[in-house]
Amino acid sequence: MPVDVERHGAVTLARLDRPEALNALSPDLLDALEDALTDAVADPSVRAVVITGAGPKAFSAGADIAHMRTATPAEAQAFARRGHRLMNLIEGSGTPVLAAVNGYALGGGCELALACDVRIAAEGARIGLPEVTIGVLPGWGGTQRLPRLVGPGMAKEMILSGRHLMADEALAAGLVNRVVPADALMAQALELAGQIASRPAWQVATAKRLIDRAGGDAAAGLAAEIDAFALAFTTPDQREGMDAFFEKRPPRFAGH
Ligand code: CO8
Repeated sequence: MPVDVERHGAVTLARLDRPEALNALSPDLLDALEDALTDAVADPSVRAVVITGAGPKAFSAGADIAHMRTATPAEAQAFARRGHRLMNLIEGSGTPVLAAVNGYALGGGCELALACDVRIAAEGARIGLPEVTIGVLPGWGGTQRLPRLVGPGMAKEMILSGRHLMADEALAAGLVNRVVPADALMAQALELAGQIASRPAWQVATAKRLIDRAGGDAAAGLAAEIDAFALAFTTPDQREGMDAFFEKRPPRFAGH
């Protein structure tokens, strides 16, 4: 299978498993990842997902260039839509998705990481959108999601030149949340995912959706936050969280 799925408590780990091609995103790999993520986000016992790449070199070196090389414009459009559907599944689900970037995250691999909620990079990772260097441009959301993280100036520098950022530069630009030693990457990603997974699911999913609309209509976003805050008081987890605080014990969230 081009995607290896493991369960770690309430966390699903999906590992892109095509290391001989640096986990390049072929149609088969996209299908397998979409299947794995569809199952994960539909399963209420899965409270967070981590995506990483197999092998020491790459998270993913991008869309499969062999597949695209002789594509017609209509085929390219279909492949672009195919990738967008996957990125939208990640972004639109209430389940938090973390990218553990264990090496190259280029082109579509970078765009996959951009669609995730949190990015943790291994020292030595290289991240970029080099599509212009092979005669195309980002097609799986990079022109829209990258500027939201790093601002339009840095996004233009990266996309127009195609240059890769080293992990430390990606950290300084706000493209990744943290950089960790390669041998600590999975432990740190799973630890953070586990911490998020232990929080009440509705509150986490709702906060994710609210944050994702930041940058849009500010008044509508602020109004939605007020409504969401009020709705939290309809959940057992609000009472449990506040009772546990005063009883000086860890909360036992029901998850809804
Ligand atoms: N697609 C297919 N195969 C790839 C890809 C890829 N994106 N990247 C690497 N490979 C293959 C290589 O061909 C090679 O195969 P083989 O051993 O059979 O020759 C193998 O993986 C190992 O790669 P290298 O020998 O090149 O390894 P290096 O360590 O020398 O270089 C690099 C590593 C720098 C990562 C280099 O492989 C590279 O530049 N790869 C391509 C990076 C790139 O340009 N990515 C962007 C692709 S375009 C894209 O992602 C568009 C997304 C939107 C699509 C919209 C739909 C139309």
